[in-house]
Order: sequence, then structure tokens, then C-alpha cells
Amino acid sequence: MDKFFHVEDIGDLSKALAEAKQVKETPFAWKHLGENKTIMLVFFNSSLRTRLSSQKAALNLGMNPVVLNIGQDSWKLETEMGVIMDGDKSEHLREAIPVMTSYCDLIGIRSFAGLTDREYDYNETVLNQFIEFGCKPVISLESATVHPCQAFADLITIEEYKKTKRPKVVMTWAPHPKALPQAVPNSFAEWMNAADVDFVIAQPEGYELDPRFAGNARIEYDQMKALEGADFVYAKNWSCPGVTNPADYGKILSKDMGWTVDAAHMAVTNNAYFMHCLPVRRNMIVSDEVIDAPTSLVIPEAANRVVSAQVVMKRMLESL
Ligand code: AN0
Ligand code: CP
Repeated sequence: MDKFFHVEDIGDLSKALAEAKQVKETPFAWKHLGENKTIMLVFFNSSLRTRLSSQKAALNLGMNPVVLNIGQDSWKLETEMGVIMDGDKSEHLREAIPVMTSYCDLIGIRSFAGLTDREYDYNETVLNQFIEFGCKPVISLESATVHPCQAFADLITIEEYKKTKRPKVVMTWAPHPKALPQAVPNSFAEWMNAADVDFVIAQPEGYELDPRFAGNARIEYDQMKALEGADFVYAKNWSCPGVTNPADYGKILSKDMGWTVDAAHMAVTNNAYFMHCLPVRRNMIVSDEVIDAPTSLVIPEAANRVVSAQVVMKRMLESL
């Protein structure tokens, strides 16, 4: 395994879930694998869970994690090719990438979408430079369009808590004061489409995800109707993906607080579990009552980030 961006990179999902279960039960059983190996975790943006869970996963495998916060600990990096570097950026990714990969065996990158240029973001311009100019296996720790470590942890959580063989999983858009990337909903949709679940996306009009990720998922514009009989409610805000109107890419089209997941929304479900990747804005995305209820899975979901990261790193170490 030399990259982890999309669901197909992990191969057979039932095998991956069985491996996740083993890793969770015996996290230190592969401590020899990472001996004298280093993973570089490069952050262009803030993180709590990804930063900590990736370090913990690496340590469980006996590997040394090295974390770099670009622009804070390092020089500010230029990411565009062909520009005259007369601004505040002292170094180009073209040099920084091969330098960083010369110091490690695996590399993970967090680099959010800029949300201004759809083509630049959807071509994964920054992440792909790590493939082109680096020479080590690359993990997306949320890049412009995907957050696969999150989606894998979400699937592990659903597998652990599901009460029926094929649960109904509803991903619902919810309001947020700032424009957020589409990486989390893109990956969640991609992974749910590949998993054995009944998957529905509830969203206001204009928020249609890129077809590469939405696939054949059922889209419902009436949130209450979508939530009826749901076993899992996965809330997330995302900005306009610009599918129907490219000029709206990255914009906020709605702040409708009627979409905040509250007790009235949960009442029409099949006593559903509530999920969110975190960080979450309380009483914007979800009411206190719902996130504090015993049916809220946000903490076990975050804890499973160690498991998903460890399976991915383990597979990469095994194929070095
Ligand atoms: C980011 C996002 O929505 O992509 C990170 C989520 C894991 N969220 C925020 O910036 C609040
Ligand atoms: N869910 C998630 O990736 O959280 P962080 O942004 O804190 O890493």
C-alpha cells in the first residue's frame, strides 16, 4: 500500500474491518513492524484528533512520529509552480517535499481545500505533489477533497454499534457559520457507498456533492423524511461543492437553523445513534441534548481514529 486517499486503497472492506477489530483488541501486537521506522506528519492546518491519533497509532506500531506544523515550526511554503517568490514564502514545496521524505519512511499530510479554485482543490494539487516529488507512501490526513482516516474510523464505529445487518445511515448537512471543506462528507459518502448499508444524504438544494463521491447515493431534500427510520445520523456541514453552479464553489448557500439536529429530528429515527467527526459547533450542528445523550457516538468515533490510522500504517509498513 503506497497511498491512502480513497476507499479502494484499503481493498476488501470486510477484511479491513476484521483487521481493525484485531488491531483494537491487541494494539501492541505489531510493535516490531515500526522498529527504526519514522512517519512524518505534516500539518498545513489545525488538528486535534488527527494529530494525536496518528502519533498514537505510530507509537503502537513501534514507529517514531515526527510532527511538523508548516508556517509555524517551518518556513512558509509556496505551493504554486512557476511563481516569482518575492512574498512571505521562503521555500517551495518542490524542495521541501524531497527533503522531508528523505527523513522518513511514511508521510501523512493535512492540507485543507482553499475553497476558491475548484479545479485546484479537486485535482488534489498539493497532495499530488507529495506523490510526484516525494518517494514515500502518502496518507491523506484530510486533504482538499478527502478525509479517508475519518471515514474508515466512522465505518469501524458503525460496524461496532449496528443492530441490524444493513443499517440505514443518513448523512445530513447542518448549518455552520464558516465555509467548510467537502472532504469529510466526500469520503463518508464514498465509504458508505462501498459498505453494506442503506445510505441517504439529506441536504438543501445546491449542496450536491461531486458525483465521484456521491455515486448512486439517495439524495433527499426533505431532512425529516430522510431521517425517518434511520439507525445512524451522521451530521456534517459542508460548503457548496459547485457541482450545479461552479461559481458558487466554496460558498455558504444556507444557514438554515431548521437543519440543526435536535431532539425533534432524532424522534423520527429508529432510536438512532448520533455521529460527527468533531470538532463540532454545539447548537449549530447539533443540540446539546442530542450530543450529550447516551446515543451519541462522537467520543468512541474519535477513539476509533487510532484504530483506522493504525491499520493503514500497519499495511504500509508491511509493504515497505
Ligand atoms: C474541518 C472540516 O470540516 O473539514 C475539519 C474536520 C475534521 N472542520 C473545521 O474546520 C471546523
Ligand atoms: N476529525 C478530525 O479530523 O479532527 P481534527 O481536525 O481535530 O484532526
